[in-house]
Amino acid sequence: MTKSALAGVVLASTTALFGTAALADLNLYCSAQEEWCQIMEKSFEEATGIDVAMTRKSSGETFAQVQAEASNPKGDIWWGGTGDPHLQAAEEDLTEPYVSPMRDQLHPWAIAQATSAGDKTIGIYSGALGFGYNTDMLAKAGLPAPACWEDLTKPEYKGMVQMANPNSSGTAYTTLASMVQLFGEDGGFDYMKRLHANINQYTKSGSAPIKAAGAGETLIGIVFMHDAVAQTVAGFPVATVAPCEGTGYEIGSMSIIKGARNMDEAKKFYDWALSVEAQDLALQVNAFQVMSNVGAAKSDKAPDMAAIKLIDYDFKKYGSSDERKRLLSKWDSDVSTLPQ
Ligand code: S7P
Repeated sequence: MTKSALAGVVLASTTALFGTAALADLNLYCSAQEEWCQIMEKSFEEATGIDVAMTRKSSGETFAQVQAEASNPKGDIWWGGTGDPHLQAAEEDLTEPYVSPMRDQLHPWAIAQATSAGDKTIGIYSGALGFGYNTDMLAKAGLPAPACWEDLTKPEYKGMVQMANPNSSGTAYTTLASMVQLFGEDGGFDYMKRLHANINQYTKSGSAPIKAAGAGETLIGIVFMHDAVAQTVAGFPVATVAPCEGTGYEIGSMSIIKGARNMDEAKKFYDWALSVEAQDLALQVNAFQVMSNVGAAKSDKAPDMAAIKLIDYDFKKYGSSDERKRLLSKWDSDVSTLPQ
């Protein structure tokens, strides 16, 4: 057997034993939109020569994976996704504290996320929750434009509203936690039950409902407002709504996984991801969140956070392990099982 054939056999058996991801220099778990994950992977490889294996999953799904792999971590760094499950991971000691030299370039809200989690996570972007609707479908059906959360429960929108499942999706968990904070525990669950009567599908991914609205498969999608704007910018007939009662928001986060096999590379990615260079990639893929580096580019298409009625979202409470588990299990038992 030639030397190169032998190397091939060794590589093949190593891959069979450990999987391809184990051969990369950095295993990136990504919970933002697919295109953004891909450009982050490719641009970091180009900037550093570090080979990256990227896996994209929704925020709740990635949290469950990091939790399941805790005794034998396969991922090195978790970038993107709503902050609540990153905070839960920090509390459950699934992630590693790290203070980046880039920290003084960040907005206070991004640093506050780190401080509240003993430096086990940090804010990378922020965005407000809302909904969007298909303007062509609305006109064809002769329906009024929804402007408030309450509107989405009206009988005229029966079977026309889509949102994600809060167990898998950070967007949908933010919706659930926001309703509880806006309307109180009883009022929030009463709202989720009345909304359930109008839901046509609970998707796995948080942005899927607005992609479906853009494609004319649902009238309304409950999503982060920046995800609705992205559909409009892509040419779909989608209008974005900041709900009249006020709304919650996210601090999209990043965490290094405890026991990461490639700790040095994970820290390099972490520092790079906080740079203006990395954060400006967002606009190349129509990601219209507010980025955490104060010098990052802003688009005039991005929702203006200052003009939106934001609640004082309690990240500490709703990102805590007990509260997140409690709300999800209550939604499972009291809301998702109701007939429609
Ligand atoms: O990148 C867009 C975005 O909406 O996706 C993240 C989201 O949590 C991932 O989808 P899931 O809702 O399915 O978890 C957000 O953090 C981000 O703003």
